[in-house]
Amino acid sequence: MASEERRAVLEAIKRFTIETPSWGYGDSGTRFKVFHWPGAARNLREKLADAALVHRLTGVCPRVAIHIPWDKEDDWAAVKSYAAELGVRIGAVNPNLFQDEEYRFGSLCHPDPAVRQRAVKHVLECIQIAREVDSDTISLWLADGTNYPGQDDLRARKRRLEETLTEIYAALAPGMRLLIEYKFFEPAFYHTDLADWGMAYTLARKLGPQARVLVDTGHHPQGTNLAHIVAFLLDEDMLGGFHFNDRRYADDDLIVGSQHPFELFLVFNELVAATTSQSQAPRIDYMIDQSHNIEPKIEAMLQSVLHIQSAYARALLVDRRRLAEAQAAGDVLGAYRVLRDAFETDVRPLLAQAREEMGLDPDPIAAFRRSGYAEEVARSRPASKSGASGYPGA
Ligand code: RM4
Ligand code: MN
Ligand code: MN
Repeated sequence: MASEERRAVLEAIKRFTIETPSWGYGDSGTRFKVFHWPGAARNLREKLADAALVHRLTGVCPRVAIHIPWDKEDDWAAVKSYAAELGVRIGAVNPNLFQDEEYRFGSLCHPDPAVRQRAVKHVLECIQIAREVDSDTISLWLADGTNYPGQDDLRARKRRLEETLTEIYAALAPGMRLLIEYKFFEPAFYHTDLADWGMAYTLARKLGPQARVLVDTGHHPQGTNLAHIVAFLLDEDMLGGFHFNDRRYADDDLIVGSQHPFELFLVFNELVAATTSQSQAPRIDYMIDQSHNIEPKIEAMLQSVLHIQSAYARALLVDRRRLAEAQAAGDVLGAYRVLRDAFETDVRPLLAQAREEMGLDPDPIAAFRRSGYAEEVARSRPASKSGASGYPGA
């Protein structure tokens, strides 16, 4: 690789930031069992402290996404300054529209207008929190759906959603973004009101320029071509962000890139291809959305960041001129090999150099293991309550 090319790749790697989720630092589990991890963060302050450590070690994770009410606090100005002291800030604010008793039949799509209003009010509260912590992003995932054919009128639910989202959109501060996240199943099993990217796209389009689609990499049926969805949304300038994680069967929320590294690379290949060919790159928020059930939380987050950086670095190495030539010549396997060459490149030396230039340890995981932080929090953070045992009847 020519030295200017290497320099450009190094600079791109250093600029590329990833948002980590507060909920990835706390205990979480399946419906069968929540295993306690010794030292797992128990509240927002501890989650911010762990996230700040991930940022110090990687240099590329300055923002932390929050979920309300999981992370609810009384004094948001204090949270904002505490985060700033730690060297991070609050990123996307995610409303929870799935935990109240009232939401049995949905939230923004519920047949009862009073429940819909309750859900709208909660999102407006999140917009207010975002203003107070200086965040410009509301990231909305809906658990709404039905379990049985005929349970509710699907078109009526769609219209209710349009109405409630319009009310929410009108309350966004200028410059604030509403990211709409879809998922094809769970917790509802017959239909989900925002099931796929086309539905999220349609609603975002109708709402206006502050609304964009969020792609959670674990929210598609088996075999869905993620890179194609990403390319399509990029070309329509409707992609607003990602929730990265990996999956094998359902919404497994495993470490991104741990199960399907080639797929992650292909997603980044589309991102790099689209953004380098545009004079003004669109704003895309790269966020992790994982739930670390049996693995150590902080190390899992570090591993995730490293996997994302590898996928991005490899995508930057794709020889786009050779690729275009092979495509134009109908050279099917020649084109495939251009991608394969980049994917098979060992980018660890490149990433290590980028970190050294940023004044960081070239190996963030080794640095973390040496730091003694895990042992220290295991001592200083006793489990707040006996670990939950999962859901009765699971
Ligand atoms: C959903 C979705 C959301 C996440 C919730 C808790 O499956 O991925 O982004 O915040 O779970
Ligand atoms: Mn998600
Ligand atoms: Mn999910």
